Amino acid sequence: MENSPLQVLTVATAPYPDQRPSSSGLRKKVSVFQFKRSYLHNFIQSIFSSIDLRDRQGSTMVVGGDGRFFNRAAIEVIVQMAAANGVGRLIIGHHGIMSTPAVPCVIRKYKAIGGIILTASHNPGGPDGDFGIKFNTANGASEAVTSKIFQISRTLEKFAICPGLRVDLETLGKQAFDLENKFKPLTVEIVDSVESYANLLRNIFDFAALKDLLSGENPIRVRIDAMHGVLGPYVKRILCKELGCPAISAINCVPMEDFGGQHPDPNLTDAAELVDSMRDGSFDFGAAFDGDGDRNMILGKHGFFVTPSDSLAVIADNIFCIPYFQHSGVRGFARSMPTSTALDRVAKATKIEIYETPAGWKFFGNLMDAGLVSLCGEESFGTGGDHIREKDGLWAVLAWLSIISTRRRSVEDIVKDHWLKYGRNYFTRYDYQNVDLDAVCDMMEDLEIMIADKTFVKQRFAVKDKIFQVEKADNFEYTDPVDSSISRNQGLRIIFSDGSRIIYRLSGTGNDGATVRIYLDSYEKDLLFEDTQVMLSPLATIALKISQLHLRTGRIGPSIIT
Ligand code: VG1
Ligand code: CO
Repeated sequence: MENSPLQVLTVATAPYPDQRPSSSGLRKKVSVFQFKRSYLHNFIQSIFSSIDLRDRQGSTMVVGGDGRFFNRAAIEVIVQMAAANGVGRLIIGHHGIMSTPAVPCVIRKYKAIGGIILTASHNPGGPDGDFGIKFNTANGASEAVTSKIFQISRTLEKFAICPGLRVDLETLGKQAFDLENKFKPLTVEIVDSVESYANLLRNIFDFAALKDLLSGENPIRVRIDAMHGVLGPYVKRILCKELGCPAISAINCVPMEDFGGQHPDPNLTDAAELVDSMRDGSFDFGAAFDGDGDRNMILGKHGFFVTPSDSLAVIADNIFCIPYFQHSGVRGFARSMPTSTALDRVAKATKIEIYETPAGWKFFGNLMDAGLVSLCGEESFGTGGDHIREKDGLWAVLAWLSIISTRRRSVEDIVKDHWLKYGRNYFTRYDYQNVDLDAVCDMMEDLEIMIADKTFVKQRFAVKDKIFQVEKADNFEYTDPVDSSISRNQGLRIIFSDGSRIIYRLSGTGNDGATVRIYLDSYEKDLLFEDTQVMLSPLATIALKISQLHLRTGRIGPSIIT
């Protein structure tokens, strides 16, 4: 039986209306993918159908996920469908696991036309948690590809599958599958993505200098929390084995299907274990990652928190501490619209071009491909360079360690030096999770009408002794400078005359009801060392007052503040 050609079937299905990928792929409850008839199959078929048949036939594709519950089951189906859709070769991570940043690296290494990434990122996992699917071409994710997949999913009537195909994800190496008559055979290659990814980093950073910093004569002590996500093996191999960090440096480094029941989200609330372990000063540098390894949080001694917006600005200002940029130069910077404008100040001082994009990494891809941008970041704990087309958690850690190794200063000193040089952007984000969708849609509509009114500009708001005057207010719209495509409705912005900003957005990745995000950003030239929440409280008061958010949602405060 083993050697007889496998049968290919075409199965009738009915389309689902809700398979629109959002900020970062299609995310739903596990049960939706697991139990809704052909829900997974429909979306995977839409991905394959979005690729021109000539490009798909005999092509190489990459598959990997963050190891969460349903990862394996989904990969089995994807392999069966890839075979039936004419894919010639699949490169799959060992045990089906591959970090999000490793996928583009493997795509390039094997000259694949794209990759399917199975993750719901920082969303919780397990049978009651979330699952997600994302498709990257060799150039990363893009609006054009994403909307094509969605269009196809809306009218899908059938999918192709090779149900008898059984893949072994545990054994490294090649497996070949013969399909019936007119179909070409499929080769599956199970690879060690950690090694490919480590190779990529070796070409970006000075590993000898980092090794000296971490395990030389006077090493700094680091604490890295993989939060039971996909990065555990990468941390152990790269930071511990290769750069010499002691075993105590790596915590929660065994990937788990449910992330140990926690949110694998690197922020002060969800990574409390790391923050607590740093308080007494036993470690000089701390970092945490999300489930799929593309987000990062950076901490200094005693848990000194570096906001992602500051982290981005600091890396930009010290960019030549990273050998990759010494060789390739720096073409431009980019940040998502809600990210604080700290980066803009570095761009201005260094006369480097800066781009402002909507939230979501997919908007950076075109800029990087066109050679316009070398470093990008988002306030949502995402940082990365143009070495790949994803944000990259471990890259951000090695970027920081490179800066520390060059400047021989502590994290806190580096950040404070930065504020002294440029002034400080105080930044915070309020998330209201699981609120009523209709209520917040109404709120956004009313807000938009209010801020679009001509009289809104120049309006003044007074809170205690602070007065804010509106300078500009709009619904953020982005025109891609490379392909001129327009993305509308990307968040409501109110910008005041002193540069302070209030931004309202609905999340595209949350899965329980709706999530409203309010971003507050203000700039101070002299008051550099104050408490963020105290400094931003006048702006918060205005943001809540004009939106009536609490009244409309019945909440008395945010679910989470970052
Ligand atoms: C959030 C963040 C956004 C990020 C996206 C994916 O989206 O705000 O900046 O790119 O998550 O990150 P939203 O629409 O929920 O605000 V990840 O680590 O989930 O790939
Ligand atoms: Co992620």
